[in-house]
Amino acid sequence: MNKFKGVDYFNADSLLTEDEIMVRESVREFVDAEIIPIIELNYREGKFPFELVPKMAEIGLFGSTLPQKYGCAAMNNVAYGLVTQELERGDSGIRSFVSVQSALVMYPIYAFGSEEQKDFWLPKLAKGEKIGCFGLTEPDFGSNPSGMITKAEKIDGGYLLNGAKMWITNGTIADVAVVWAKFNGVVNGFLVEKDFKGFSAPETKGKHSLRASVTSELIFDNVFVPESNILPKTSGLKSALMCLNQARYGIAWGVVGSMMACYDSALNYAKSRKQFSKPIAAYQLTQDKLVFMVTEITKAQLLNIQLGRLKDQNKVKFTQVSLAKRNNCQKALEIARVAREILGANGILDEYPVMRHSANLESVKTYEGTHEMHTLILGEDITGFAAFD
Ligand code: TGC
Ligand code: FAD
Repeated sequence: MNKFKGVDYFNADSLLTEDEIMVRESVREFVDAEIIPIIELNYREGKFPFELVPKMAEIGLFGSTLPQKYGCAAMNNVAYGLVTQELERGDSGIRSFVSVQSALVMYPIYAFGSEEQKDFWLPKLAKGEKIGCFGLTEPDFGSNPSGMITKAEKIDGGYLLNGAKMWITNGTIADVAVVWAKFNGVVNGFLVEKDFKGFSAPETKGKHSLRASVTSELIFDNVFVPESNILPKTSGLKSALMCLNQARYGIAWGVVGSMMACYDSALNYAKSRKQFSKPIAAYQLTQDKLVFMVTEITKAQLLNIQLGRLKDQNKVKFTQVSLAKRNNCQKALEIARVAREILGANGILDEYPVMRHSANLESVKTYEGTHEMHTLILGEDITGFAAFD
């Protein structure tokens, strides 16, 4: 197989610093050496490759934008985006693991936790010694988390938690769950540890998408959560939504990795596959498809770099994150489907990565706010009218 050389039609690398390029190259090598060779088998068997966790920790991929005093890499947001891009070129499930650990577990502990919680959890999560998950979605409340019914009641020394969460990445393998529940009608964050009595996290089976990622239910049956495990600095649902911005940002970059993998596979195939008198790359209809792909990759790359620069300057609006997540997921899915067309029947085989990316992207387009939710978020921003209800 040809070594992946990147896709950079507009010299977007000239917009990156040497350090950012170095981070990308090292994660690219990691993906080529550690993920690509094993991922198809894990996907086929529906297994998360656990052995990658210490290796990813070793190269600083968990909580990588957080301060060094917690054992994190303190990289900027553009470098972090390049990390998720390269990981998702390997597989969306691996990028999901890193997104959840970093953006949805370490970030809320860092932003809303007590000093004791930060000192205890962040170094362990950075080293991959502990794994986390994030429970917001419920069986009956997905796009509209404000309706959640999981609730906490105050009792002596802490809280009693009752309810259920669904579709939770890493749930079954997590040591700690960041759980969002209503206390006196207001959404609060709680750290639920895996051995708390009354807490269980059965795995969701039968997925056709993200098969190399663990997805679970979280069940809380009178779970006692000590006072020391409430995240003290949360302020309602908005705090949970702030975590989503971090994860949506990583997804906007990540899916460019899927786009690149599909484009690269389709381009190589089209140049070598002959039908009638020529390679299929020599036919105008195939060229139209390849040009569509490289155009959308280029647009997404430039969008992401500007989004990252705004984020690094603390100037990014959550609606801008929505625009990037919405656009890039949609275009990634379109690219994966067009790549599959170019590969013909071979496109359905796991000898090539495109069908796996295509199936993964169905989830990626849905989680962290569906395409429609981001349309409504943007619609409200530009018109002033909320159209959710
Ligand atoms: P709404 O009244 O619109 O907002 C409440 C307050 O929050 C503010 N806000 C945000 N702030 C920061 N970041 C955001 N993204 C924000 N979105 C809204 C808003 O301005 C308001 O502030 P204030 O000061 O005026 O009070 O709240 P709502 O209940 O009507 O909800 C709106 C809606 C639909 C946008 C929101 O609920 C939503 O985003 N729904 C989508 C749900 C979602 O994305 N779930 C993701 C679950 S986690 C997941 O999928 C992980 S996948 C992990 C993996 O990678 O494997
Ligand atoms: P619904 O909200 O029921 O929506 C169904 C359809 O209706 C969608 O097309 C939606 O866009 C549309 N719709 C809803 N409301 C409107 C409206 N007002 N106007 C127009 N259309 C509308 N959640 C977590 O909390 N933590 C996780 O770690 C996590 N990981 C996930 C991993 C996977 C593999 C998947 C698939 C999901 C994960 N999720 C997680 C859940 C994810 O965030 C939700 O699936 C998502 O928010 C959508 O919720 P829903 O599936 O309940 O769909």
